[in-house]
Amino acid sequence: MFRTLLMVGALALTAPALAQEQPDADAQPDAKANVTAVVESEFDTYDSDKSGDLNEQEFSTWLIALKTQAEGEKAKATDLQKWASAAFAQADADNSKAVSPAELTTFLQG
Ligand SMILES: [Ca+2]
Ligand SMILES: [Ca+2]
Repeated sequence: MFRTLLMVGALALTAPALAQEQPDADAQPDAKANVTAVVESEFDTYDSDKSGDLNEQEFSTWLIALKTQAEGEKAKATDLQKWASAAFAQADADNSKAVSPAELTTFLQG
């Protein structure tokens, strides 16, 4: 559930590029490439302490931004902090209490 939603959010971030250049039917590789591009371009912005990974607060800020972007007003009906906390636990594959760029990419790509 998270992943589908986040894919939509990640794609929304790159929507202007997609609008200019419509690829053919093979959307799946493009979508994965887009996630990688979004993680690469946005990671530093949300890694506010420049530690090279995202703590729960940094991760939550990013995810909530993506969800709000994808769902607009509807997202505000959700308990966003609780939702982001569950997503953080899911994304932090090695349980290090930090999400690396690789973990984030894997999580968003599903
Ligand atoms: Ca950090
Ligand atoms: Ca981790």
